[in-house]
Amino acid sequence: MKDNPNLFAALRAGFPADLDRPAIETDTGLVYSWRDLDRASAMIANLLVSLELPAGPDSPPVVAAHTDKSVEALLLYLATLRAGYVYLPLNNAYQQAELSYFIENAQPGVVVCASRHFPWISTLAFQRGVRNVFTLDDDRSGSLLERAAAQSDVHEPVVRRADELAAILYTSGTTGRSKGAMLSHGNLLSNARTLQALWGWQPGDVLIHALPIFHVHGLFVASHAALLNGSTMLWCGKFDPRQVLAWLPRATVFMGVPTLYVRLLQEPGLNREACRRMRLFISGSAPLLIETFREWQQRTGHTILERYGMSETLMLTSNPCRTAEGERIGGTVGKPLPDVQVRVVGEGGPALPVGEIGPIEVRGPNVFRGYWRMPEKTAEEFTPDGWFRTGDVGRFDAQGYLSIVGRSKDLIISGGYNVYPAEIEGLLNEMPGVADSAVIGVPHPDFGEAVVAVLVPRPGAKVDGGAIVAGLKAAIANFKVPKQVFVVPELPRNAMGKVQKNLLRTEHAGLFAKAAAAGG
Ligand code: MCA
Ligand code: AMP
Repeated sequence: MKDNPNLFAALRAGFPADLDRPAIETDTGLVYSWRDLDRASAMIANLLVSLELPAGPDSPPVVAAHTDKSVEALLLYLATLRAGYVYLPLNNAYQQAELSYFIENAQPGVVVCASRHFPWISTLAFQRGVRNVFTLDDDRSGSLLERAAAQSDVHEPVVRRADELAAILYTSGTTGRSKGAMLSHGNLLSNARTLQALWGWQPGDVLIHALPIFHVHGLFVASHAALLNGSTMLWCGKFDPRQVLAWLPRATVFMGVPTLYVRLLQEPGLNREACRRMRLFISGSAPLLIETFREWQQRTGHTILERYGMSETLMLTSNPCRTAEGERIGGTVGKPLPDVQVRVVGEGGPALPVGEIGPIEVRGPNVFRGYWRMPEKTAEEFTPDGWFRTGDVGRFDAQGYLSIVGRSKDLIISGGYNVYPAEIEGLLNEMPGVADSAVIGVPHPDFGEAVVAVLVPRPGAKVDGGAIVAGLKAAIANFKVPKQVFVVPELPRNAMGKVQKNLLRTEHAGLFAKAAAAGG
């Protein structure tokens, strides 16, 4: 197992010698030992292998998971790695339209879903040629575990090369459909090891795991760190600020999107005493407001470490962990990770001098292998000299800290979830009575940004914002649905006919600030 570049082999090597120690404690009172993780992931891996799934033309079989957060869902991920298959995690808020695309595009050999979704997901999957659909619920029930129970609890991780595919993460594009970012065992392991060293993981660390496990932040950054370090995780099935507060005195590390910090600050019990054992608070996935950064310092005595990443590149930059390496500067995302190169470029590609603003590009062992079965899209996103274009815009300061000042991609990040306006506009424009639409993000006190739609009705048509919202809620994940809809006679356009979203953003900038001030 020692020379096997399979990510699972490295994670398994991080388990402590005493396998009976607690690995995960849940908010429902369950305790899983390291031995439990090892045995249960072996049983699920053996089940996956027993299915004799055919490999695809260009990858091992894919296992798609649309499950609620549970330790068993994490075990399914570990089992997939262990079997040498490819894990495809899906946000469990996704509905029919979203899921049918992912299944059609990724062609998984196995789909695992919550039993309440089995009727529609199994129909959809079977129609698209998937032969194995299992259920998995967050109370340890479902056909996946029933079938795995009959399997051996011994399994040698399948040998994989570092450049072989370990996971696919779908990320939306500014135009067209979502693209599956292909991450290799080597991408994931190099990033996990770099962060383990940089963030000073040490014996005795205890992580509060409060994020969903279908994105990079919760599944890779948080879980890999704890597993690789043999650290106990305190596991929230769903983020609950009171539960996190109750656990803080036992914990040393916490990771969250900014919304989690905003919500924790609303808890009167959040103070220095509650954080007395804490070593590190990490924020990412969306910009952390400087007010949140400062308020956190005042209330807890801790300075949040902000870092920056993407599905395609995993983590790129981080503020320093140790004081000797520098200060954590609010409003910046820190310096490039030791093995990652990041540059801010100007027109035509040359790196810009300190202080100048331009697109951010990246190169390194963390950068993905390309988009699943979309070679042209992959080629578009890389420069001729091999740098990946992040779509974010930023500048470096004289100390080498990067600040993200905007995005060249039309993207809204709401509570850490990405929403691509083009997708929502496409759906709105097909709704009865709608002639045109613009979807924008505006400041929101809880979610950072909130989705807002501005619609133009067809001549003579009456458009009801409430009905539009209800229609969208039935079709797509709830977090993408506009929190407010405006109906206007026309959209502001420039001389080229392009919608001037900046004007709409300015017009509606105070929408939720006002609601918050009025207690709404
Ligand atoms: C829930 N709702 C949302 C969001 N979440 N609306 C907009 N944005 C959201 N993020 C909707 C619900 O559907 C519900 O709608 C209403 O808002 C209120 O729900 P609430 O109970 O407050 O929500 P919640 O269940 O508490 O969820 C909020 C949350 C969650 C805990 C902040 O969104 C979350 O876990 N976010 C983290 C996402 C994350 O892990 N991102 C990392 C991506 P209704 O009232 O209509 O029913 S990885 C990444 O970006 C990169 C690589 C990186 O750098 O890490
Ligand atoms: P995703 O495609 O879901 O992986 O989201 C990646 C995007 O999240 C990045 O391209 C950034 O726009 C954004 N992001 C991640 N971390 C940060 C951060 N610390 N500050 C600002 N934006 C961030």
